[in-house]
Amino acid sequence: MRQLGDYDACLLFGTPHVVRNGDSEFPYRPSSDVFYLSGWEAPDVALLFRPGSDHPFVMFVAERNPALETWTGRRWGPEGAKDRFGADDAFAYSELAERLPDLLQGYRNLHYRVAEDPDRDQLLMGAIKAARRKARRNGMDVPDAFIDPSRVLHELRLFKSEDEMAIMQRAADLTVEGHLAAMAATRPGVYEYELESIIGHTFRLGGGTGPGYTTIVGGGSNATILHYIENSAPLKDGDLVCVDAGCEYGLYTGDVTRTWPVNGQFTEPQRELYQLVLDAQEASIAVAVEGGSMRGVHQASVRVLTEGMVALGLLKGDVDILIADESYKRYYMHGTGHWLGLDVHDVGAYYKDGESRPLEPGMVLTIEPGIYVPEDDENAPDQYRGIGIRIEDDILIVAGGNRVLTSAAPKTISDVETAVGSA
Ligand SMILES: [Mn+2]
Repeated sequence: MRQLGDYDACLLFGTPHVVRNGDSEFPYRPSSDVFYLSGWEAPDVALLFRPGSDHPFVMFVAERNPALETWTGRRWGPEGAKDRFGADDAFAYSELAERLPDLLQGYRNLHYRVAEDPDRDQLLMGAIKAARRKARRNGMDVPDAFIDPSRVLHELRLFKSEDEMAIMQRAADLTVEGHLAAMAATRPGVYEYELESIIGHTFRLGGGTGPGYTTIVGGGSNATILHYIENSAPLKDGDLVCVDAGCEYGLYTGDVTRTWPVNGQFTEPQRELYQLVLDAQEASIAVAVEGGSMRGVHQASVRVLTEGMVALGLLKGDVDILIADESYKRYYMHGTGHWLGLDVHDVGAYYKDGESRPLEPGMVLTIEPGIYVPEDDENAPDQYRGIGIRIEDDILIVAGGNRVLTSAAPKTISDVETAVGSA
């Protein structure tokens, strides 16, 4: 509320339930914005912030209903919103349309995300109309400018508090445990989905909610498909398997990728590409420090990877030119990182004043270079075709440096070889 202007209010809605089929719903996952500001995890919720008022934090939540709660679960109700979630005022969600006109009076700007949900837009516009009618009699301000709340809120979410860092470290630790369990269980003939299931089991067993995004387990050339989630093939002797999985804990998620040999031993060509990706990742981690930038992090990986692609015969020509004309994108086509937090691709602006913004303490980002050689790439040396490798860790920026939250996951060639098949 300190970040809002003097005449600014803010209205946020929870995420609706999504029906899977009939009366069966997908598991509910709260809106990250609503959870961040209130800790509220149930659907049918709206938060209203009115700085300067006697009751600045107002919640609209589902009412208690003992008969319904027998079917669909316990509810806190408006009383619980006040007693346990710090609301200054709390009302039934069904009273939103009726109460908003009065609550919005006195404010000129409303931080509300327009054009996302037509029903909410309609409800709000009805409330504005009613507030205007009242304003003709009492002369009070009515919001006439609508600002995306992300401008203020997502900037706040980008910088993690000490409590958030502790939760993210737990998410990171469980993520590492999942990868270790999957490595240990890997041997030729095991199916991709078996590793997926071991990972999910480990996450839940540790008290996590489950994966923070759909787990990717790609054996062999399936690893060259970036978002491969079928996870249906058996792992073959002599192939690599690329696993991208992160545990959600306290609604914050980890995001780690490791690539390992199915039989526990890298072949020579696999080893060459793996070491190249690892070198690129280390180069990026070294510059992911206070004062660095996401662009700098990406450029560090691009340079190392492009030099390596030339050295290994994947590309031909001058490294600077191959970087400038983006030839490296043939084998490295994605960015090197993203913000991480409540969402796997977390919120927060990447640019400030047209420049890649400086990294600051409290930011958490992933660093995930890779190399992907299509199976049918006639230009690639034979021995590299069909190999996909990515290595990803979660990095917290601290004063003067960084902390790799996921450093306990094996990463060097010898550590990975030791971990594979050890179960
Ligand atoms: Mn990632």
